[in-house]
Amino acid sequence: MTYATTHSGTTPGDFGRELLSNLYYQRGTTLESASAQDAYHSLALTVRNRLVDRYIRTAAAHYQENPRFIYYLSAEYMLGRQLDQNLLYSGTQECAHSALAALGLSGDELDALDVEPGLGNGGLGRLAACLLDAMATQDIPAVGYGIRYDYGIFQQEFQDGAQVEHPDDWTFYGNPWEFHASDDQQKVGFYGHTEALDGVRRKWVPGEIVLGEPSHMLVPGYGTTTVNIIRLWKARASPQSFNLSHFGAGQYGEAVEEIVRSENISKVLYPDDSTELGRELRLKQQHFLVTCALRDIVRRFRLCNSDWDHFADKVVIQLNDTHPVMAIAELMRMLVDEEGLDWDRAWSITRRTFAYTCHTLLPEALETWPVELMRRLLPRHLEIIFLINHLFLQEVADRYPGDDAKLRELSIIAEGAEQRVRMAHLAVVGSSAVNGVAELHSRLLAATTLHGFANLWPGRFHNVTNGVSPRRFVRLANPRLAELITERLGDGGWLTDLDQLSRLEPAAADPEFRRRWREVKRLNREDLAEQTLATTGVVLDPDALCDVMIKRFHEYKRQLLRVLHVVTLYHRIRRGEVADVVPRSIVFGGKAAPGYYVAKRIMKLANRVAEVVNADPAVSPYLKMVFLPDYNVSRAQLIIPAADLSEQISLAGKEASGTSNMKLALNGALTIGTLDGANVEIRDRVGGENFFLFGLDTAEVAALRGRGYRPRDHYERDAELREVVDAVAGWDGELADDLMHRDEYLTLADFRAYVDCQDRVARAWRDPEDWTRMSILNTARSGFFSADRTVRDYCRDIWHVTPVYVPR
Ligand code: 26V
Repeated sequence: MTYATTHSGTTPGDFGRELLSNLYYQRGTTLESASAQDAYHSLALTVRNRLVDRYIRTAAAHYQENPRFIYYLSAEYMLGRQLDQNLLYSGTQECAHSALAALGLSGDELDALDVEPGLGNGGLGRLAACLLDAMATQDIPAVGYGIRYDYGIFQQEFQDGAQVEHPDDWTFYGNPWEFHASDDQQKVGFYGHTEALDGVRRKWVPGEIVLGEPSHMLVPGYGTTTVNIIRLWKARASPQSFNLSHFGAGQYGEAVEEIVRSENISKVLYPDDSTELGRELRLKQQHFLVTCALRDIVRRFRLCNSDWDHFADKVVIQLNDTHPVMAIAELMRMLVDEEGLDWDRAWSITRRTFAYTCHTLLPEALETWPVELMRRLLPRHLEIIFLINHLFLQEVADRYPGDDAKLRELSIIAEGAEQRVRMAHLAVVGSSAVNGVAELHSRLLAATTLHGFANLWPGRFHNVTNGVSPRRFVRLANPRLAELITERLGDGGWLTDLDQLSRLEPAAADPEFRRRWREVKRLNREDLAEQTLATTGVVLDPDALCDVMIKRFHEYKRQLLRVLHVVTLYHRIRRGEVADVVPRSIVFGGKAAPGYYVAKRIMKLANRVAEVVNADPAVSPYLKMVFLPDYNVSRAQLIIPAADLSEQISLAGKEASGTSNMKLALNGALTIGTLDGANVEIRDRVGGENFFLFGLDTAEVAALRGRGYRPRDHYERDAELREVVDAVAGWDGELADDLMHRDEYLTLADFRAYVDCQDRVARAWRDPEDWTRMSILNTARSGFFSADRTVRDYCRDIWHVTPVYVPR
């Protein structure tokens, strides 16, 4: 094996020469005539080159070891910007900085051209990125598979306070981080019919073939040699698809019709989060991803292996929610129809290969597909699913003789006016492990949503509490804090061993350390204030308590409750009741699904309230409110370091885990929250005295619903609430009306507890020394929430893999 070593010089001189060489040979230009894009692309290539050598070594080590691989299948990845990450992970930050200065280039200007690939909606996609980061950092052989959407998550703008969506053409100027591999293309079938072969084997004759073309991006580990990859698939039409005769006849639309139809499959990310649409194109996307990924996995398996009985020893396929669950049927189809394995052997291999992570408890987020749609689009897969279900229901019948209700409850096929395939059921039946994403969530899954399955196969159910990458969400997002921590702990080893943060605990008692900690927060709030002014024109006071709620807009997350509190404060200040009010900056960020009517109304209300608050000179000294448009990973990296208070106020039992709660606590924000998702575990770790708890717990929610919830009673009983709801009625009668008469998410029931708890927050803020102490303790005790720990849990309980160390 030979390695090129010409792209890893360690001096600024080397870096500068390589950059100029890339400018010359890759962009065909010189420093004098280079555009900003030329300079950015050359910089990116220079940095990328420094990871290629490590990637080649990783691939060689993996080839030699023939280890068990983790294949992570996900329809979404929110990778965040690559330039800052790859500079850090390649250890060239300083070298690049000096080299750019010497060449007269502005690092900040070029950094601003680095576009984040927004190939996901929210927490689920970002989790996938954090896990890939941690797997590489832990030297776990892994490949992430996904879709290379032409358009990522829409860009958000506000017009008259209402969300307006713009397309996200993230590769408009090209993507320097990507390697294309058009010779690894795969064929993906759709539609058609099936024909009998022997026994259970059948032949699928697709009516349409689309090509999947892969490209990959590097996923470097931090502080190790390993560089893994994420492989993304783009749909291509075969060259024959262009209709020359139509074109000749001047029918230009018809000439490209087939190309457009094929290539539409990877055109755009569905911007819906947690609501089922059941669109044919979405099912096509899922099947496309799954087919390309599985063929690639089999190709890789065959490089070093030949016996199918070893497949499940070498391959773990982790299903990120139900979106890639068709892989279970597709692997069965490949093994039985194409490879000629008998059904039982194929089923044993399949079941041992897959593991499934569930990310929700909301019934409307559990995907089901109409049987008739699947019959048309994927006729052979439907036959296989029916056979899987038939054999599974026999097992259920043996276990619960005569219990028809049990069969109906567990069946993969939901009966009703229209039959539907329940993807979560298929996932559980076809996997050897199922996990939830926080302790409470996993417990509720086994007790409610997947109760019947947990009884049937208790050993299959696990919890793996989510985690986040400390490299991205502390080191890259908050360099000042990272430096202060490193100063105290000795070196940067804590970034890959986050439990070491506990060694900060004594520093919470050190007045000088607290002063430095406050100084970092204050500078971060200044940065946020500067950006806020530039993007929205709103002036924030960098000394005010920075109170943030950043997440997708969803009724269950209760951004509306947050708004009700802001209106409460507004009224108090207007009345001159300011003795107990502390100056606050209320910061919101988050997108709503374009078709989610209520979420969009709440968003508009938030913007309206912000307008009223910010325009009132009597109120401004105490209260400012800003809704930062287009919340994404980059925006998160700006907001999180500045935050003092983290709003985690979902209705108990609704948020599977949450991950912004972890990012904020790690950066020293105190949480105000309900006992939901991972909040429970955050509170257990940081201590109840360093966490602002309020609200109904899951048992109380159930009891209240059982008694018959009457939101109006709260309105009538609480004068301050009445004033707030009346004010809301003036801005949006429909929302106020719903609060009074339905209030599905028990906003009014939790209002008083929330407002009182916010008063406790204000009192605590008035003692800066004690607040800082609590802030430091939040960071010191949040090491558990590293994605490295999450990956170690998956390795131990589900994947049973061990690291492969790659020599330097
Ligand atoms: C579901 C659906 C349903 C069909 C339409 C499109 C679509 C798109 C995404 C989803 C997934 C929703 C589940 C989800 O995002 N869960 C979030 O996962 C985070 C990581 O585990 C977790 O922290 C959040 O609490 C959870 O809401």
